[in-house]
Amino acid sequence: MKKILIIGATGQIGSELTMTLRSIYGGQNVVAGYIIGAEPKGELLESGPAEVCDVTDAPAISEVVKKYGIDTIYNLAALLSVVAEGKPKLAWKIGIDGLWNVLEVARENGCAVFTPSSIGSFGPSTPHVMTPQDTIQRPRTMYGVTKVTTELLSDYYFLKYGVDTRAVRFPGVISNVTPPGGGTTDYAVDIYYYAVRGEKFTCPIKEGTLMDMIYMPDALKAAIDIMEADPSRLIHRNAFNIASMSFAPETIYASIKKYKPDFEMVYDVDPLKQSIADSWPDCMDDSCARNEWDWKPVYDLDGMTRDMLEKLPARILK
Ligand code: AKB
Repeated sequence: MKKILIIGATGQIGSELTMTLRSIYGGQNVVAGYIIGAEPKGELLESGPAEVCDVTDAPAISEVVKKYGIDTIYNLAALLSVVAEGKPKLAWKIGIDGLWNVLEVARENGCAVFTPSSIGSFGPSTPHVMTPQDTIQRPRTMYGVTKVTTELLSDYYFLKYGVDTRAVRFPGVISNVTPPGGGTTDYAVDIYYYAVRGEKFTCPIKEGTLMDMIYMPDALKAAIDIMEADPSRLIHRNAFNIASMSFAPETIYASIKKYKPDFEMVYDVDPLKQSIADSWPDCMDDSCARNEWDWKPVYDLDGMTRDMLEKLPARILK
């Protein structure tokens, strides 16, 4: 039975990953690591152990790992792309100094580590259509710089010390439990909240801008499946392209309009978000993930829209 620590358990991905891992491995075997000010609540707090575990505090990580006999760490601590541009030093401190702490604790305690990369690890000179697994990665954002470094440092710890590091490059993750904070792809989450509240949505991303996106259940499946994969099949490790759907703002708008015909969207392009979006792939080639650990997403855009519009009202309309 695995003993798992999730660092960043109250964030967008962490809050749902913690609950899913608890349903698979048992509540007591999955520790929700959080920072002061982002405490777990409700079922996240009640369904298993929770510990303060700041990624920038190596002794605290070590203490939690030893206390619970942790063998797998999901390190989800990061500032997303837009926020990281405003706080580059903090983005590095959390993303890279924090990763160093996690990898050192993992090396000392024999833990496997998942630290996600992102479509943000690519840049303007990357081929944008069917972006290959192994290609040019010269991002111009601090988020991208930390994500490329994450991939390299994670590979280094595997090659040099045998730490079992594995990860995926997440597309924009769309979900209905915990909202994301400060990403370029957040518009594709926000649009559903506006549609459900019956409000007009102002899109900060230009018509025609394609980006890879994924629905949370598939993102969780990827994070769990890669850590369960047969290591003898893995040629790559940090980090796999995973594709699911790729769309522009007008396409997600049209998908929502099928179910909410009165929904309205206008554009007011945010230059920072747009420049980041323009530097990212239109769609990634995920054949390595498909070949090496049988990656296969379930949701397409319409399937996601139906599920979001079904689940979101109960969460946000009181
Ligand atoms: C962001 O937009 O910053 C993130 C990402 C794609 O990594 N959602």
